Amino acid sequence: MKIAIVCYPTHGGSGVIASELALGLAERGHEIHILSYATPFRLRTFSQNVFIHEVEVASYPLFKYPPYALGLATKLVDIAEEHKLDLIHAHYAVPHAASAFLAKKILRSEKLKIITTLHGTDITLVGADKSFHRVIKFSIEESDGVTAVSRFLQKRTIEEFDIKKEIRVIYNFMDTSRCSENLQECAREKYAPNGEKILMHASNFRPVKRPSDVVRIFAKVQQQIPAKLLLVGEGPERLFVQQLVKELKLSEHVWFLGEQDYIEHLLSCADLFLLPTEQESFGLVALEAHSCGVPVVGAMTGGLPEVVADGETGFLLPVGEISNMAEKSLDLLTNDEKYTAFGKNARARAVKCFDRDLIIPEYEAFYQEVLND
Ligand code: GMT
Repeated sequence: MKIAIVCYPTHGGSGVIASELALGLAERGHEIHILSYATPFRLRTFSQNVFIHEVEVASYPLFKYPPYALGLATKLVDIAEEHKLDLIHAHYAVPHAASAFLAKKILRSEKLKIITTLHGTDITLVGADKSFHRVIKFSIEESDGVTAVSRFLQKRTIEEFDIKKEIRVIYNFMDTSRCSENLQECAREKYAPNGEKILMHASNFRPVKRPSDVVRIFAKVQQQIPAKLLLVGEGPERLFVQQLVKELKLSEHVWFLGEQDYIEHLLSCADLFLLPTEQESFGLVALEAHSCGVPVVGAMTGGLPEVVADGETGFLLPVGEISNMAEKSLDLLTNDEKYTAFGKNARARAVKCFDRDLIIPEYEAFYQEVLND
């Protein structure tokens, strides 16, 4: 198949999934065209069958806001015509699905199909904003196929937008072999020189991720056992979190590592992953942690319970229950037998339910279904 994948290039999960899907499909012989405003970070090295098209938007003094959605639609028209595309796969509804619809209309093509994958904040945060609501509903209804990354997101989309058409759940995935093969060992002694336990959190440090809860949970754990915290990622809350770390006198125990392209290397030295997020349609980082055998303590929210099996691969508690999250973290970190069992369960769950070799064929089959329709 000849497929255009439209995505964001940043470190968020939707860009990672779109890039990994592109690589997986390309390995299976499909021709993949990536459209994004910059090269997605996982696609910076050459890969056979993957072609990158950066979308540029002309600037003009009249434009207060550069019309990216139109630039993207125009580029899609050009690429679809030149490469005789079979389908456009838009990751994240805003504005990608709307631009894909416009491109299809400009081409007046019934043959070119559009698939939209909903990732989470496009529905729960951006989608809930009244200014986008009608466009998102329309883009979903006009797509030839729609997928959501969890059952939670499927249900939430149907309710929020009153959608009557099928939304197929295709879970997020990862290459679980990356945690076991050729993994450059993380220098554990660098972060925890005296054998302290290592807790980790990775996110875009937006308020929805509640990164200050991470620090408060860690503070309680650290009062009971020697421990260090690794914080991965960048975002608007980072300065506030740094301030909190100082106020709680934790500076010598917390490492800020910034954005990382692959966190598997760091996960290999983590004992526990914290994800006390307010909203999470799936929680790709939780899957990455599980894939490396790391249990997760986090919030019982959104699609996270579909990834983390509560009481088997980690513990999920109501949003904001910092003390209980700290207690469950301590329970795992101080009980070797339980910890080992949870770690094994986590790895087994990632391999059995979310490996790329299971999920990418689901996308391929869905594409074929839509093309045959
Ligand atoms: O968390 C974000 O705001 C980024 C967003 C994205 O576009 O990457 O993440 C969403 O999509 C990921 C990939 O499908 C999911 O793993 C995240 O759970 C989801 N984030 C939220 O629902 C908050």
